Amino acid sequence: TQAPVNVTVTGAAGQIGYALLFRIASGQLLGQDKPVRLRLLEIPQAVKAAEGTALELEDGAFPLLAGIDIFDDPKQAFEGANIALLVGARPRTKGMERGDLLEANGGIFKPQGEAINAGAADDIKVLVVGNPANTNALIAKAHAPDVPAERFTAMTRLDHNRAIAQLAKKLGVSVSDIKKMTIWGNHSATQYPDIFNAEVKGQNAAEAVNDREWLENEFIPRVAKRGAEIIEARGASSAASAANAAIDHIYNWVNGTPEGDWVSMGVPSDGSYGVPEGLISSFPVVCKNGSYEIVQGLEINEFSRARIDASVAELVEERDAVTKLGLV
Ligand code: NAX
Repeated sequence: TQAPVNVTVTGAAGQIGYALLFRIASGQLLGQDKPVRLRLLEIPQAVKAAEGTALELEDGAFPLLAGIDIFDDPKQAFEGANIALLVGARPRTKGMERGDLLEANGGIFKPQGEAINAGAADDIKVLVVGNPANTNALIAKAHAPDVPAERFTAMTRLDHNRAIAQLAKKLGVSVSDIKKMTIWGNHSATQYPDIFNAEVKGQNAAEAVNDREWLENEFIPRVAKRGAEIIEARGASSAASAANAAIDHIYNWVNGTPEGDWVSMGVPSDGSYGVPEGLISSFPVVCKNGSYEIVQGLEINEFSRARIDASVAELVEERDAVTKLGLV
């Protein structure tokens, strides 16, 4: 049998953590042949709640769960980590300016980047879920100079999945009929879900829809603001769907994307599609043998170009703000 894979999860006592940990333990993160050891990181006040979740995980009697350790110190939590899911973050509270938010999160993601640099396994793969996810990933990456930059990714898979679901609903097809969806840019309201390069049963999705009014005034804003719609309906932010997307992101990164399809991931730009190098921006990617590549050569029409540029401009602003704060 294989040695367990060490999976570090931060914010383990939060609502995404609660939905995520059981799916990791059941083998859905990496595959049914891979035992996992959970390393949970929480702030001291939430360690007890994480311990409670650990008791429930024990009660799941998951054959693939090799152990659970709980920490309030990032250095210990990331020791030997093969996969790191950075879920815990400082939410924006009333009256908080964006600069305050970025600074508070710098206080979390800088030490976590340092801890990953110091102690994670050589094959470490990092997914940042905690918002502002792209810029938090940028901060963590900046403090892990010994880790290859491409191992730091941010989650836009929930947006990707939301876009597929909305498009399938519009066309009255199954979600599995839709391929090659792309989210470009920032995981924020400026993100751009692109159906011009997507396919429905092999046909171009934008042509299949053929409804510019729906695209501009329903689809794009609905996907971009779906988080707010969930909060409005549920009285709490997306949790199980976010956990599901985190599972999808890592599963594909580790096990590959299906032939003839791709997924969206926030990854350090190599300059593709005019996105400044080093920014963590969402791109279409194909995963194979445990690594990913940005899909090249897609046609970007004028409509798409303007929207990608707007979201990337926001990422540049966030980067400049954290640079000024000395966080990157
Ligand atoms: P919760 O507030 O339920 O849980 C967050 C947990 O993180 C808490 O238990 C808190 O104690 C812990 N935490 C805070 N600082 C920490 C630190 N320094 N080290 C370790 N743990 C720490 O939030 P939840 O609903 O679980 O959401 C978590 C994050 O995901 C938020 O930042 C949220 O905005 C973000 N999201 C990102 C999404 C994406 O698509 N990228 C979608 C869902 C979600 O909104």
